[in-house]
Amino acid sequence: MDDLPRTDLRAAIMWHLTYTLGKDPDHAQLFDWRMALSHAVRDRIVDRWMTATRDTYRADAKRVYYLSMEFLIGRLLEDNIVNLQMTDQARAAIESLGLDYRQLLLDEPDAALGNGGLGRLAACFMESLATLGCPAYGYGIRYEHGLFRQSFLDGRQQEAPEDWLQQPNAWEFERPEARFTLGFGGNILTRAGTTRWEPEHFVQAEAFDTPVIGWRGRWANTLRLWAGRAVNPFDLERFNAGDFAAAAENEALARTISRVLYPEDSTEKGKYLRLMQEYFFSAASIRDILRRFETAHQDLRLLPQKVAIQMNDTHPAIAGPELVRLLHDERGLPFDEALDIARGCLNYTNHTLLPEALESWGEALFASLLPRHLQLIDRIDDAHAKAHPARRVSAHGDGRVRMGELSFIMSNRVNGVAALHTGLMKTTVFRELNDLHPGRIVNETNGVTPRRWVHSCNPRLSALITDTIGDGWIGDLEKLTELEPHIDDADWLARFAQVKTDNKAGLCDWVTREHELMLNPEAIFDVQIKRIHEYKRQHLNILEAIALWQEIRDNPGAGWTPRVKIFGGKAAPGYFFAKDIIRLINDAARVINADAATHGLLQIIYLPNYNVTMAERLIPAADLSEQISTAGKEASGTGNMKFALNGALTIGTLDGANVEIRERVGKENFFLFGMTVDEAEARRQVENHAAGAIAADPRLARAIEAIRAGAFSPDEPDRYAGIVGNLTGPDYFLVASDFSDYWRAQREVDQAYADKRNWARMAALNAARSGWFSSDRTIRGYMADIWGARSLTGN
Ligand code: H2P
Repeated sequence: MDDLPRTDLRAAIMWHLTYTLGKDPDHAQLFDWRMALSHAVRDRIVDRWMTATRDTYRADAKRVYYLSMEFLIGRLLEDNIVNLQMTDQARAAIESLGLDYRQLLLDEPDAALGNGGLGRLAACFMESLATLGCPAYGYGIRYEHGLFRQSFLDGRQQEAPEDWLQQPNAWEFERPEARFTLGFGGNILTRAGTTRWEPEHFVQAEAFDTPVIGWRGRWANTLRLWAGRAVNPFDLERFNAGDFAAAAENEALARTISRVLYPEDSTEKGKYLRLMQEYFFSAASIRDILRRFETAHQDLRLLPQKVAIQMNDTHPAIAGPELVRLLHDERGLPFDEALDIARGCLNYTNHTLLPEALESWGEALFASLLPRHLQLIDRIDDAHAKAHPARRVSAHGDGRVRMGELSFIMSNRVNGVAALHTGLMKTTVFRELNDLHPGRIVNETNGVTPRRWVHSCNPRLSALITDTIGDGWIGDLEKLTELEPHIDDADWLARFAQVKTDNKAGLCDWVTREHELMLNPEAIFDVQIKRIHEYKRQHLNILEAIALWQEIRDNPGAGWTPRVKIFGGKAAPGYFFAKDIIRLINDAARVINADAATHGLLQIIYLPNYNVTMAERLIPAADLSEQISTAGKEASGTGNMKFALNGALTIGTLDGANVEIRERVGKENFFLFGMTVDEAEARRQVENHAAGAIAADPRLARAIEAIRAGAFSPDEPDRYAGIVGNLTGPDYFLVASDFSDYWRAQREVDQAYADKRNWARMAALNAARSGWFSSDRTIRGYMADIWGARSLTGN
């Protein structure tokens, strides 16, 4: 066997095809070639990865640990090639083998280990941490099945398991030696003044490591995902007794822990398993963090100097009591000291103010799984009450364990994800705790990685930018402001507009191929892609589309600006209202797309199975970005940033990071509509506010009436009784009350789009002024304000 070729990529691919995949080139399939390329690329990451680890040990640097139930990483091959700056080399090698480079990239499964923005943010953060040379680990769960695969049957969402691990995953390294045994249930024993937990059931967590390489390949960190394994996988006695299924029962149960990702807003069912998952990955991570610390240090009081732990939402909140338990029960530190040390390490990011998303557990369920932790939470509450006797805010009370309060009390810093959201945290959910701990809450406005979300997903735009200002923007996105002077140059602006035209043409081809629908490339491509939720108001968007359709039918010759409305997003399987919204969009699309009277002027398409890969396809081709949540409900949004960076204009409310985007791109380059947070709050107090709004706007009334009368569901006219009842009744999310202003803003969009040159100008200004929304900037903020961590590459 020849040595593995180190420099020649083509030879390395051939080597891996032969010796790693065991395939003769004559019989290799696309999968084999993709795996061979992935291994060849991975080799080039590993050296850098190992030196980064050695550098961190040598510098005894502070490490950042990002604990997250979700890492929505998507595909990795292109990301890695791009960050190693090997694109030309890889393409040439693959083409020299007679293969199609893009097709090969597209063969990789999309790792959907997250629901939406929260998980995608975690993935962007991992990439930025590596880019900035900050020693960091991501810790999460290696779900066998990520978020479900969505398809439509008669317009209804169907869910099938996502099976990204059916094929071997080229990027991960299994670490059978890195295992921790975790307990559940059982009893608490107190002997000679010390308390110990004696769990009843045990499960093992086994580590799988994926290296994450930063831009220009200067640093690599680790994403460590835990898989559930049985302590005694196989019961030979039961097997010999002929009970074959029971013999493997332990193994099946343990593996269940890392089997599926729970969709947000899901049903009550599975709560028990969800809490097990949370403890499973948090406890394994905390033990791993302590183990690593203890290889270099004896004095546990140094922990906060060497370790910063970020809890991504409340899902890892049990990490707090677990760390206290390990320090106090297992290492013997006094309780107060253990508590101080834990609090010195932990931080918490809040991603939503929606009450249903703030986790809380019934005391009985909690005690049955984690009895010792419940006791410790009571002691944490007592210590907090003693320090702040004026007001009692506790994590455990009224029969529930509240993870938001627990996370806050256990954290050194608590952060929101956009300025507006952080402000609201202080005045709503965490008002009392903020009064007790002024300064603990800080803001870190979200960001997105420019490598994936501009440079790779939009190669045409990337080339134009680099051609104009050099390639420094990829590692320093605020350099995009250097584009501004060029925007007044008519030739440059025409090139910028051409990028969008070409991207739209590419999307049209893909839609024709995959979905047999011809889109009008001249139309405004109006895109709303995100989880389906009432607060995100996809139903406001479809109502406007229906009203527009009715209006075009009335006045076909009124010089309408053609529009293509594109939707994408999944509804949590137990969230029936959201599923109805999906079906309504599909039903309306069917009727409207078939109408010859409006053909070419209005088209609606709902693309199934929205995921990271689809976002990469859609965002570069979008003209208009729909960010239309009820004010006060969208914590930040990150899609809004991706669209602006790729030269789409936003139609949006004053919510989340929309506020900051508008401030930066300029209010004249943003289509604002809707009530503010205060106005929305006041509006809810108005009796029959929805009925009032409907009575005042005949367009809205007519659109709702069409839905009610079954215009889009003639076979079942009352199919949307639920939606209609909500819109005309409680309408908590104020769809009816914001409709008229939304309609007005949409017509402004029509007018603006008719002036192609000015539209291109506004779009270019959006791109040029959105550089602040890089996740590199966000991570620098976390490093300085929250973690006290530094870069080891001088970034
Ligand atoms: C959530 C919030 C977003 C936020 C994101 C990341 C939970 O994402 O709702 O407003 O930008 O976290 O902080 P999402 O709705 O996309 O699942």
